[in-house]
Amino acid sequence: MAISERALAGVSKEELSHLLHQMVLIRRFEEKAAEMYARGRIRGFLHLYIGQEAVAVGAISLLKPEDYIVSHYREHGHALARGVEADRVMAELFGKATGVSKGIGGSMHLFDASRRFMGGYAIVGGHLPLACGLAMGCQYEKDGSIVCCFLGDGSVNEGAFHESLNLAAVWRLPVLFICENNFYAMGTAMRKVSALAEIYKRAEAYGIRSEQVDGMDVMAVRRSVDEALKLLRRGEGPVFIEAITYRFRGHSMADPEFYRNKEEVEHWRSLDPITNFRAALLAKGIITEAEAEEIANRVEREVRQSVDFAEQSPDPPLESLYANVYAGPDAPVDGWRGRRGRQSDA
Ligand SMILES: Cc1ncc(C[n+]2csc(CCOP(=O)(O)OP(=O)(O)O)c2C)c(N)n1
Repeated sequence: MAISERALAGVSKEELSHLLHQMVLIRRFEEKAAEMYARGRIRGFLHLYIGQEAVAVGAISLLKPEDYIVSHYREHGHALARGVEADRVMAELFGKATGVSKGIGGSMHLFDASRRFMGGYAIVGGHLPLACGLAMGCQYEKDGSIVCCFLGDGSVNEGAFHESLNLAAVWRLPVLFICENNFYAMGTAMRKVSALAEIYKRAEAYGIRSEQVDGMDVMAVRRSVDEALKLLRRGEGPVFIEAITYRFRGHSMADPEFYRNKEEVEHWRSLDPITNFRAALLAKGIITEAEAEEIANRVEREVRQSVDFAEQSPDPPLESLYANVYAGPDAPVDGWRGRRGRQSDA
């Protein structure tokens, strides 16, 4: 879909270049991660975000440093868009001690409290109540911060989804729910398991302001998130955005993809959020071919360096095997000092 002149108006060249850079970074990072998985350097699970870059970048580019992000298990893109260093994300995928979760979380559990990136969570829908809890904290502190919670379409038939939306609405919690509707939960098509496939309408049923947006268009996502943030920061309660998007790859690296055909995938590939955004910036003379090339080269270096960093990093020490299994009252989280500058257990 073409990105309109109007959508680009009023946004600086630096910002637009930054959006392109972030999307290209996520894409190349993920392609490299797939390669490293195939070479046996990354083990366990790996769920790629390729195709959905416009959602993470569009939304997160508008958040303030004091806002929180809670994500699901397909969260590499969200972490990178938040500015978590590619080195530390790649090291985490490699299971190295220098990883963002010290190599003991892995792909689905990226966590960086210093950036208020409060985790990827593997339990589908399980992170929604956590987002509500964080939002209660924001509301209590009255510091204007909000929580941005990403979820997949697979979570909307979970009980936690309904409990969370209901509570968020009743307590007018400052949560921005962004549902990335890519039509499939593993191999299950949304339309086959949902009586009401238009997800945003479910949020509406809880009295939450909601809308559907083209998740393949970074500027459309930004416009919608911008409006949502104004409401949230005024304390007008939760907002729900359903971003229509598509994952170009399988659910995980182990997915034979029997549930969808080539034509469908090809159709969505023609809507590639990066190709189209790059083309729009070039066509409107906002960036030159040389500048686009420079972004691609810079990303290439960043991603190559992240692999070198991960390769050269040590494994977590054997003694750390049982660390963090049980958290006592005096188990502070590194980098997290609570909202009033004290340890979180105080
Ligand atoms: C409570 C729960 N049930 C089942 C699973 C197994 N599972 C892992 S991913 C997934 C699909 C989730 O799909 P969706 O939320 O749409 O995210 P997407 O893969 O589309 O990004 C399922 C069912 C799980 N992790 N947690």
